[in-house]
Amino acid sequence: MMRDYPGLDFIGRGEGEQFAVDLVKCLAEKGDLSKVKSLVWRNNGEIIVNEKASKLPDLDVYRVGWELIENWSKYRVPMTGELGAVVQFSRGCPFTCTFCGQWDFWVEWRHRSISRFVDDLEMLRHQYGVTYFFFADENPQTLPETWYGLFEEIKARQLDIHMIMNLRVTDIVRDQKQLQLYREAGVVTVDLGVEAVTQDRLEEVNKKTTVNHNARAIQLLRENGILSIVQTIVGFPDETPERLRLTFERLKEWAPDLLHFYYVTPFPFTTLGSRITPEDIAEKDLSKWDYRHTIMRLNHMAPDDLRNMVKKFTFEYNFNPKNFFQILNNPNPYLRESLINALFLILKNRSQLASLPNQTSPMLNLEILRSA
Ligand code: B12
Ligand code: SF4
Repeated sequence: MMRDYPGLDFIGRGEGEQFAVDLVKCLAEKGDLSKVKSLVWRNNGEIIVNEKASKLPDLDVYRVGWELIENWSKYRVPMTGELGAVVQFSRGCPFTCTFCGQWDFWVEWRHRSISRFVDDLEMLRHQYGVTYFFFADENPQTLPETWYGLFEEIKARQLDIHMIMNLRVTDIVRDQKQLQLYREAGVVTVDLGVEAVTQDRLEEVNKKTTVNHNARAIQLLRENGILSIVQTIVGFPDETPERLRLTFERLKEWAPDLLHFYYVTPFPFTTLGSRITPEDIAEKDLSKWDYRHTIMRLNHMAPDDLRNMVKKFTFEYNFNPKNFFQILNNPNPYLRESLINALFLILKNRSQLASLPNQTSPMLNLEILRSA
């Protein structure tokens, strides 16, 4: 990047908290830039890569500057209209999925102290009225006792909040007896990286899960009144229409509440990216490397056919009568309305409702959906 963008003065590699302080201090004091750990900089035209800092040993040392947010009403959750914040309890992941760069970026799994983290939630709840929390964590449930302890603490403080998080299917199965605790603490939605419906693909991406875990996790969440959003990866070089149809059929059986497809994207900082050759890449335009475009060369089908199948299936799945029935039968009014609003957003994104007038509140209401 330094080579390609001459206007770039500095890059900081890895975690930014200590790095930002060190750099600003060094610049203010006109110090020696070669001493700033993790810095990439220019010295008389030469690009210098300094030694990388080790990971932050204690995540409680730095805090998020929530008070810098001037207008909280800009941060509303489209599905519910609540004020929302992205929070982080832990960093890192002990797994090493081939398509993922997160485990390497954060180096090692660590977590904040439960009480300090819940203090933040409490402060955001009472001082700013935030009721919806999106966990930025890769794998917050790594240590079961710590994970349950976190929920016990949230529950004990009676915060009356809603939470959404990315969790592994294996841990949902592990925690099946704790899922009521999840609910009581306020977990309303879980994002599951099921990634694939066949064991060969799960092994290929080194997910360390099984197809049975995928099916069971979705079922367990439903039984415990928690919504499931499922992420599946498509667009591998050996993708075929038959494989895709199998994926769609299995997903229909598993019946998650919402479905997303991601296109495999071999960033160079992932194991997958380090294994491929330039010939494996069909899409050279990096602006399209956003998980929504076919990036890898497909050996058996055209990229447009893949995209059309995925679009058609996503639409059919989310808007089929069985799914509607499942949604309308959800006994929890909050979850029911969230799902209906989510469907409305999907529709809106497809521009089919683009002609509707802008709403005064980001809370999408049922009347508009009905009239559509
Ligand atoms: C929350 C989130 C979102 C939210 C963002 C909401 C919000 N307003 O913040 C939403 C849902 C909108 C979102 C959308 C998308 N996301 Co997202 N998202 C995340 C998630 C889960 C957490 C990000 C976060 O807050 N992390 C916590 C903070 C503390 O970490 P951080 O941002 O990395 O910051 C650290 C360093 O990077 C550095 N740093 C960051 N900023 C700065 C600035 C300075 C000055 C310095 C010195 C350092 C520094 O220091 C920080 C602390 O050490 C991450 C996964 C993850 N666990 O990180 C994915 C992730 C970032 N998202 C990802 C993707 C792909 C997307 C989408 C493209 C998905 C899509 N196809 O639509 C969109 C793109 C949105 C956009 N326009 O950019 C990918 C990016 C993959 C990649 N290329 O690396 C990630 C990594 C998930 C993954 N697949 O692994 N996302
Ligand atoms: S995809 Fe999830 S489980 Fe796999 S390495 Fe990344 S964060 Fe960990």
